[in-house]
Amino acid sequence: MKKIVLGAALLASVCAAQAENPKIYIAFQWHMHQPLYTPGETVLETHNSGSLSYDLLEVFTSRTGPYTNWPSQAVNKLIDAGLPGGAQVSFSGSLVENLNVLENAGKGFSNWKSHWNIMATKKTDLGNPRIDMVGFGYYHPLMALIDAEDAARQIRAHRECFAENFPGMSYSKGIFPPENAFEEHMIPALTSEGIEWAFVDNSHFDRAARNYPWVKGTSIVEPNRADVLNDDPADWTHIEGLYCPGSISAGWGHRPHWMKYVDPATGQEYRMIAVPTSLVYGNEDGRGGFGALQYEKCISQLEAYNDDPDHPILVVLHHDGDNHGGGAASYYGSNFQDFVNWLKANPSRFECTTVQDYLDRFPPEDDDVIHVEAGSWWGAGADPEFLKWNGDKGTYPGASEPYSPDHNSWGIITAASNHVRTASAIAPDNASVKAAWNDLMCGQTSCYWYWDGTEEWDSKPATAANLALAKVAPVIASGDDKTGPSIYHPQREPYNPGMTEWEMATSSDFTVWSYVYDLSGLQSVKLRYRIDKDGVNPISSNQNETYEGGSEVGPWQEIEMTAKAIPSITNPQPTAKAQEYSAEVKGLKDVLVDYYVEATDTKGNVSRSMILHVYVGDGNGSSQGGGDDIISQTGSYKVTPAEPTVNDIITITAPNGQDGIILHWGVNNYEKPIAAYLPEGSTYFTDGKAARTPFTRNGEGVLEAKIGPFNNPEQAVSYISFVTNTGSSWDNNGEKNYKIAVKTPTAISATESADAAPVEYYNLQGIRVENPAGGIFIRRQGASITKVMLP
Ligand SMILES: [Ca+2]
Ligand SMILES: [Ca+2]
Ligand SMILES: [Ca+2]
Repeated sequence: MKKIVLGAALLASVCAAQAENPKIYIAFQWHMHQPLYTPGETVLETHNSGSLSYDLLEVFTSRTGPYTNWPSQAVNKLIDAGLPGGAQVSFSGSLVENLNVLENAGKGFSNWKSHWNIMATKKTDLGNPRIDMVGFGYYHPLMALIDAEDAARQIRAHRECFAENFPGMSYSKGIFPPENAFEEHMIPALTSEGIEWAFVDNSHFDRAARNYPWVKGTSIVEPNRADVLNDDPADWTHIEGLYCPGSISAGWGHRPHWMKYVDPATGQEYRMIAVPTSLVYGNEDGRGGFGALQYEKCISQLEAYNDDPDHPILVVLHHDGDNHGGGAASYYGSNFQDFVNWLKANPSRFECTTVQDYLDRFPPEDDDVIHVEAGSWWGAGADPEFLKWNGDKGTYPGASEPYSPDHNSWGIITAASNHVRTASAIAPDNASVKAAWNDLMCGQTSCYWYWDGTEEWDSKPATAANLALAKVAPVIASGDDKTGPSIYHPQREPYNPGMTEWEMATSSDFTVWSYVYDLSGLQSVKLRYRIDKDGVNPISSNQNETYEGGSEVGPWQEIEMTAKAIPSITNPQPTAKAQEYSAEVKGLKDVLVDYYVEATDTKGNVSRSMILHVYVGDGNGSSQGGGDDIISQTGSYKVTPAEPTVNDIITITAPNGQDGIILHWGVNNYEKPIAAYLPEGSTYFTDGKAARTPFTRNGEGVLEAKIGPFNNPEQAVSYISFVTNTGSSWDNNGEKNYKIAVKTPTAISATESADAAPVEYYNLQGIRVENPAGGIFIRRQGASITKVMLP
């Protein structure tokens, strides 16, 4: 009797526990890719040409495991253990093409496809593949920055490649967009190709939610308020035991939700599911899997938020599957075995799943529609401007004016796209037109933007575009131009007008720019914008999303955009390049603005860009990110005025200072101040950079130093860096230095203001490196991303 009572009580408590705490589901997304290293050449032709500084074959053969049997070996460990689950793998079309060339030439990769084809026959209990080779763009394009038609064609080409190379494998319902770069305007192109769900880095869930606790340490600029459309999930949590600056949404940010895009011309809604890839967990798993990421310690921190049995937490670990820790033998081998053993030991708490199994069991509710911010994964910056592929202009070797190789490549692709599209409208089935589409798509390979400054990567879009243009020229000559101009994804500067970027105030006047091109010439290019009436763009209403609008928005106003030709410094020179068009919107404050670009060619064909949204702040540096505390007090020093401009004399007082204290300072990041900025009684330090200004006691006996004003056109100043020293004692703010933002009446460029942001290094695979040395690294400071060679 006693036994039965105990048993019943135990059973009841187990059931109650299960009802309260569903399992946490864990999924993997391993990304495999190699580009065509030279457009128009096979990998062997490029290898044999000797044009590269490294051994191209070695790039492939050193990754034989990930490209052949390691992923299947890992998933078979789950199967052998009697566990559910599997993995998602993205495999670019250009990688398939490269491996086939090597296989056929006897350079390794013999029978490489067999491992994937065998896995295609292994199914979960729900009948889904154990390894879901997800949808992708054939050449690895940054889909957010190319035309929707081009994105759809890239997926189609990938699907055709898979049908040919992996017969019997049904094409996935999911997609891993290259670089995990996503923007909602991609949705119609994806759904048109049968894609039902997309991986979206969950930083772009979090950043689009109210009360997101932005911190500078995430190295992503403050979100624009126009994107903050989701309710506060109220589950912001700092994760211990991995790299997690600030806090993330523990529950909401780890559940799939619907997202939508509204066709601006027709008002038609397109929906698909956003499957969150996990910013902090995925980044950590990419270092080597189980052990590198402390699964038990780190993932268990989400258990308290796993309170919805119909929508349990899903942690998707997304990273390269062929580079560094995430591509190592130990990742797929011993570490994955440790993961399997851990699952076996904790069957009621954690379960590996495929994404399709998860969605079949736990679909999001129909009315659970969220907005996701634009952006990629963390290793490539994750910023909503895609700056890794859209880098700001700067000084560049060989360019006579501010130049961006990224912008230049988009100018070339925009023009090529117009030529190919025009020819395609004239003769869609023409063999030369089809071949030109292939060249254009190859030219959109995002690696050609990623690897700035080495191996002539910056010239590869021009190489591919020229091949395409040559092929379509006879077709274009044979017919009428009935195709509208091509418009590159409109951009703006500053990104957060009238708010803050990296905690520094920006101008509320902003410039919209794009590359616009038509082979028949352009009659007009206009920026059209309108003001929202209450400053809010509800997810439930589509008036902000359509050209037609409605009572919630004001009438369109328009500004003629100004053209500027920027010479390309590529080798080869492009046959055609779009001009940069820009227009400045001035005088707006505290408003939500919708805008788009409309262009008309000389034949009367009209094109309109997508509609974008920006919240323009009041110009006082306010933002949801805070930043009001940066000026008046820094360390133990007080700064007056609290928010100095370049026209002010800045007084720094040291209430705790000792006699003899010296202000050791430079402009911006310790540039040497010009002589005009050197106060009386100051000297230059022996390093030729810093200035030294003694503190003196003022009338109240407080030690103070005065510098400025900093309005000499010879040297622009956006902030002051300083430390102090008294005798042999230094105060350098724990090696971070102190900084004083100095505002200018006009816009502060993102590049300049980003100088105050922390510097981080990543390897060329985009994985963060704490102590970089001995090679080429990506240096990221705020929005500025450069490649550096370190000793
Ligand atoms: Ca045209
Ligand atoms: Ca509104
Ligand atoms: Ca809306």
